[in-house]
Amino acid sequence: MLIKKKPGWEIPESAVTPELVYADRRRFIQTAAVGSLLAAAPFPVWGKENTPEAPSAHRYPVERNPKYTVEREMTAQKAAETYNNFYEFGSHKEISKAAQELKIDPWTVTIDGMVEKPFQIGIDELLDKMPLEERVYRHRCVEAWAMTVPWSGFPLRSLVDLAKPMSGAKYLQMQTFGEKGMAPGLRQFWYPWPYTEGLTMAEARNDLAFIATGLYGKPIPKQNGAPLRLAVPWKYGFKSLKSIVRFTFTDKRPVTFWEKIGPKEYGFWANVNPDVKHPRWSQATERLLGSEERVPTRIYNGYEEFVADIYTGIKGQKLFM
Ligand SMILES: Nc1nc2c(c(=O)[nH]1)N[C@H]1C(S)=C(S)[C@@H](COP(=O)(O)O)O[C@H]1N2
Ligand SMILES: [Mo]
Repeated sequence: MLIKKKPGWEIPESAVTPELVYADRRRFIQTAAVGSLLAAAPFPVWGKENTPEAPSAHRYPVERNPKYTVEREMTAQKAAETYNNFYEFGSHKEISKAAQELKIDPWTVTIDGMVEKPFQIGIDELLDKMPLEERVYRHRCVEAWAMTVPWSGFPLRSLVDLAKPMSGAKYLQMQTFGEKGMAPGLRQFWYPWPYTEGLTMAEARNDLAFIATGLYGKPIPKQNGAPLRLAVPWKYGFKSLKSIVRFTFTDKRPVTFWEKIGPKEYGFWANVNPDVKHPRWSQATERLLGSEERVPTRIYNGYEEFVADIYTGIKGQKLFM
């Protein structure tokens, strides 16, 4: 593993990784030291080129939708593609090489739960049916770093329409791949795999909710969540799950990956708000990836006009954690 000295602005990994996980990991390491567990579970294979597989390459670039541009400067491509959060490949930010082991061809997406008729669809067939466009979005991680990138992809609403949910469906639950052999982190049994996230139907149908399949005018790199990941830019980054294999419509609120790990720190709603601090750090400002600059964080990450309506009727819930 690459151990890099962390600059002063960066929140130490020990501060952002929930205590619970730390405690469990220590217990695991102690056990492993006694037995030979570590030898039985070989850890990641590094290497391989940082290049996406080709099947969907001919689709990009796609036309930019001018409704979704922000006044911030675009993040350098290299920064966005080499500083990543993807626990399936490691609980640190330098996973881009390890993620090249992810097999994305073929890739099948399951659509099930409260829908007219559950079905499976290959990524290429899905892309044929979806209206692809480019959108420049901000991204704000709960750890207080941020980026501004051009995603290519399609509105989540188009996928919801394709799925034909029943009127009783209240939530959309989404899952990342979870087969142990697909990524080394999945063998770290103390995490509640597979990575699960969820939105209300109103959120899933909001104009801003986007499925990204491309980045910087080409297929989305594996480390950023190939071949399809969510982008809900008014929420903290952990809501935007990567490498999705399943969309399930349900009337029960899903319990998400981070909510299971640290329910006091990571909630279901996770809307960005500079005035509501994380229990262990302030959310007032954010560091721009690829630079040393810190800027003020904005309510709903600057997307209030798009999403504030969703929450006006919701009382007594922690909308900002
Ligand atoms: N499956 C999965 N999705 C994930 C994560 C993860 O660990 N696993 N990390 C989340 C977090 S915390 C952030 S900030 C973003 C990071 O996306 P990026 O690497 O493209 O910047 O991915 C989100 N999606
Ligand atoms: Mo994050």
